[in-house]
Amino acid sequence: MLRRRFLSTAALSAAAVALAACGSDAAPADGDQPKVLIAQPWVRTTDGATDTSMSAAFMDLTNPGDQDVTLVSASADFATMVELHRMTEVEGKKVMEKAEDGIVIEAGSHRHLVSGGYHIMLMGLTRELPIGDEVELVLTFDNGQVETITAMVKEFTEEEDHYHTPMATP
Ligand SMILES: [Cu+2]
Repeated sequence: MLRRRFLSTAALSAAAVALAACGSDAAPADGDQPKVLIAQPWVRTTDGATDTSMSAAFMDLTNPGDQDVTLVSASADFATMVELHRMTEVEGKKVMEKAEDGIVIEAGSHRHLVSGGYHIMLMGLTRELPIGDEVELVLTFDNGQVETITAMVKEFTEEEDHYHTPMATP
């Protein structure tokens, strides 16, 4: 017990250094590799949106392990289609496209899903998402980790056009 504890403490110290920039807490190791940590998940409200059939989810993903992990898919019971997206530039304008290879969280690093970057696209919404509501999302990673998380529905003001119409040029 003592020996195992000593080893985990050393592993966590290394992870803590890598994670210091984000201020996240490292989770205890579970098996060979620690799980991906999911922080501050939120979903854009449909309140006031011109297209209430779409939304997007944002969060911080931290990988305390020493192997890269990829977010391969996501699902939600209030959206008929959920895709992983990234932003790219087409003719000088930022548009979003499907992240075909998923979203990689590099070993000992973190990935922010943010406006203007990688995000989880929620399409074919089956209900409205009022501000202050809480919704569940299921995230599947290539390390076998499947996480059901609760995300707060919040107001979204930046770059709204990108999240209304895929590949649209505002
Ligand atoms: Cu998108």
